[in-house]
Amino acid sequence: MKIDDAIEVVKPHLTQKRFEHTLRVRDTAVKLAEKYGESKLKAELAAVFHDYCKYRSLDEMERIIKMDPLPKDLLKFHHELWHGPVASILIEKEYGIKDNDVQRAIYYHTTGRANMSKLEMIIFLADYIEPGREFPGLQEVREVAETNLVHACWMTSKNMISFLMSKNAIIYPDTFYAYNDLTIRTN
Ligand code: DGI
Ligand code: FE
Ligand code: FE
Ligand code: FE
Repeated sequence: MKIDDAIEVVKPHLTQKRFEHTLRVRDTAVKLAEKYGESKLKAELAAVFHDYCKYRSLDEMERIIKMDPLPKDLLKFHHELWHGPVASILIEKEYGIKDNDVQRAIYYHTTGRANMSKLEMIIFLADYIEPGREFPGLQEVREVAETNLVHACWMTSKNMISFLMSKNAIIYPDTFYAYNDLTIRTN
């Protein structure tokens, strides 16, 4: 699918704010892809679709998780964790986008996982550092993202877990697996 068509497809599914976030994730992901030698086209496509299912009804997402080869344990965790896995399935069903690299980058953009590919790290990081975001410690991550992709992802993962723990949130195993793996890869 051409990227301009992808943007048109995604737009009606998102709020204006979320759509603008998506476009900034796209720009950020393209820059990271160029810097770190990843396919710009794959980065763009994954970025444009990463939040495609953010506003699906919980019933619909639950049905897709139950029917498709997705881990059922997702249903025991916060529904914020569902939109990436569900989007990775629906883009293939609805638009025939069958590209494992792109689908995995969308799937894992919220939690990360152990052994993330370069493309997965680019989407995970771009979602966090896009210029519309403001969290404590974000400026430092943006600086590291200029020179060290793995280290910037590790910082993202660490910040995310600290934030979730400060809220007493229940943390999905892949979120921890990402942190452990990135710690080994970067320290
Ligand atoms: O969709 P976005 O808002 O652009 O960002 P996202 O998909 O990266 O994250 C969505 C939310 O999910 C965000 O508030 C952080 C949260 N999150 C990430 N990992 C976990 C998590 N929430 C819980 N409860 N557990 C996790 O492991
Ligand atoms: Fe998301
Ligand atoms: Fe994220
Ligand atoms: Fe996002």
